[in-house]
Amino acid sequence: MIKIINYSILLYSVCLVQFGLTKKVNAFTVELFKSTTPIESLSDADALIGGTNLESTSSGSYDIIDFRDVAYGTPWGHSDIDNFFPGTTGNPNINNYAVLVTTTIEITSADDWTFLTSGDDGVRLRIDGFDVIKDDALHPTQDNLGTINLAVGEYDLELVLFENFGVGSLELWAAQETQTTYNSNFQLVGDVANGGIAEVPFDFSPSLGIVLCFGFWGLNQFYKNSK
Ligand SMILES: [Ca+2]
Ligand SMILES: [Ca+2]
Ligand SMILES: [Ca+2]
Repeated sequence: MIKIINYSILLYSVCLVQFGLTKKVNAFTVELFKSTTPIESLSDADALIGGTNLESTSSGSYDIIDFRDVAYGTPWGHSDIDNFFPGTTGNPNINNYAVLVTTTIEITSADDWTFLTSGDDGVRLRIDGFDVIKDDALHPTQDNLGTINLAVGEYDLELVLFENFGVGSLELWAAQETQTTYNSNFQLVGDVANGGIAEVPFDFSPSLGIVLCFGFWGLNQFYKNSK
């Protein structure tokens, strides 16, 4: 009997964690598209992502955006986490590729929000289809800032990077109110522990999770009572 009760509690706890508490982790989908031809602009990147001259793809899930494609010279940008892009390790220094980052962000304070990208080479940040940042140039790692007024709610976020040659790097930050340069107000988007904006990875609502959990619990009670 004790064994069955413990099993019920364990099942219920696992169920709640599965459907409720894991709602905001590893929510960025990051896809790398390697090209067979030079990539020098956002239009090249969009065509590549659409399948033109595509050599290979790789992807992964990440809780923050802080990447580079070389093993030397860290930090690139403002944070030294400096993950390698998905599918790459060591000192890959791959060239002529595009990176597509997608997620849904959750805004809990209505305000002007300034997003900051650190990129090598160009980048484009779209929120609900609006270009907040558009940098269509070849250059070393550089900051771009864009401010947008957001109400409380969830927004689709899309970030595109293209890399021609040399160092490739990418970071995504945000801060409340209008900011004109990188400063300590910025947090990596997704760095919830330090006050960063949260991503929303799953459509499971806590209420649906609770219904499912009590469903499992009820079935277990039925099984127990029928013995
Ligand atoms: Ca970095
Ligand atoms: Ca490179
Ligand atoms: Ca470069």
